[in-house]
Amino acid sequence: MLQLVVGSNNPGKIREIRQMLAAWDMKVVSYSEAGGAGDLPEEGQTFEENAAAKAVEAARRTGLLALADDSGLCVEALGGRPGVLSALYGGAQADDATRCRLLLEELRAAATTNRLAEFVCVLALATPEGLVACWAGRVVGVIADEPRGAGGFGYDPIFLYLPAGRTLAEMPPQEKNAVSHRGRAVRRLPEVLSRHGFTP
Ligand code: ITT
Repeated sequence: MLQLVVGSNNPGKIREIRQMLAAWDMKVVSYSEAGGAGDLPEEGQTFEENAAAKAVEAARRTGLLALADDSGLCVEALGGRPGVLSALYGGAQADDATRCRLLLEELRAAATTNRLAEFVCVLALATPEGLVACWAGRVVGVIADEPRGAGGFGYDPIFLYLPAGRTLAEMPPQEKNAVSHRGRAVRRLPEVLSRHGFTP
């Protein structure tokens, strides 16, 4: 059976990727389960550079086929920030709730009516020999006035998905996965695998 390591230390991402790949005939293991330790490199300027670096390093360190996810929230009125730096917004010590609150405050201070935002997820696939593929998934929404909902992780409570009239944190996991940036990217994985000769 095809074995795939998820090169991430973010429990929210790992949970969602596992849920989405559960229907496929492959063994999905987390980076720590595969014996991977320590942070994966994230020094790039783009989602693509970071996803590729994390996948290549996770594959090299574990000796397995690896999938990595670099993602973030891009707010139009903030020039696309926090973007690639979403995990660091508010400083390394800030938790998800603090990051959401700081972002709402920054948007309020910007005194704009433009609350458009986009979640981006770039996935990269690598073997211990190097990068195989890199591709993206996106979802458009608006920043809510207040955090709402307890599901998901990260910025989900402030990301309003307009067709549902709810934030991603108010949507059950299957509903979030059906429309999310990560869901859109993960659903392309089987096709990417088979295009490169890996049979899921
Ligand atoms: P790994 O690099 O170990 O995978 P990370 O948390 O550092 O974990 P990123 O650098 O890709 O990962 O940062 C992505 C951040 O963007 C993440 O910490 C969240 O704050 C946010 N984010 C990404 N996907 C999200 C989602 O589906 N819902 C809410 N927030 C999300």
